[in-house]
Amino acid sequence: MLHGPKKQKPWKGPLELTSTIVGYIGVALRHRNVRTRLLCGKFAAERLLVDKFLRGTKHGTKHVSFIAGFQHFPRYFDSDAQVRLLSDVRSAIAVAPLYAPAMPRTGKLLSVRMTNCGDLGWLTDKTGGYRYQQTHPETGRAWPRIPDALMALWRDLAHFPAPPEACLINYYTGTAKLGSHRDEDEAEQAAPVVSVSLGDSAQFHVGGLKRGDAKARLILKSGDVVVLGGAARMAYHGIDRIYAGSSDLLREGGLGEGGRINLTLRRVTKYDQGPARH
Ligand SMILES: O=C(O)CCC(=O)C(=O)O
Repeated sequence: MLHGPKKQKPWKGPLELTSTIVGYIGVALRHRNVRTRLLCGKFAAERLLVDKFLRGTKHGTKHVSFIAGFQHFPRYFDSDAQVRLLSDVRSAIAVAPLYAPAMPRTGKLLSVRMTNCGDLGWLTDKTGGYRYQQTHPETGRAWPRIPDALMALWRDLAHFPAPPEACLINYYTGTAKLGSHRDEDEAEQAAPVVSVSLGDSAQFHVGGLKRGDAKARLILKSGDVVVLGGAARMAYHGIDRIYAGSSDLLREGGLGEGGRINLTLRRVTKYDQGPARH
């Protein structure tokens, strides 16, 4: 995984400022007479055009379509299934506690806390960098096994003949986010990445194969699943923000801070699918 430092700050330039002022004047005058209303309508239409233009440039949030191979399954897990899955995740965290991962070289801490389940776990720290390993970096113990519900999810959506080997557990609270990155530490890239959201909603973005490509954004809610397969397998993606307090699932499920959990299933080692058949 390559976590880039890039941050996107909303840009308020003169064009947007002017259109906002015009919009407010329009509202103030709206009820005066028909001519004014028509004029306001014109301003409103212009405002929409300006917004569209800005979205396509400075904000980088143009209404682009999602890259092929990206799939979103809203509420794949219903409320009961979410509660059961969260209980599995809590059991995993009890064995493999959340820890604060750090960027390679700089040692700067990521704002998310992490742990894993599966044969392999993804981690990053100052000296070792991004990698998979079989043991927890602090306890030295093997990771707990991937919960059955997630193995079933993989069988349902991954369409890949071998099971996932890693399930990264990301825990976001408050202002935590995940910079735009690609999942590229896996030898097996024919398998998709399948990920589940639990708890607070989050704004997710997915772009293209280059960091600067236009990004499409959507809100991920508790129980949602996304799949990055095909071309999207190597697409840049990340979490812009969490809507803190938008769900009580984690708080009620025993994680007092609330927040959001993301579970990412990946196949890491190359799976030999045998000679191609013609
Ligand atoms: O939290 C998410 O939904 C995305 C997680 C992610 O992109 C990752 O762990 O690589």
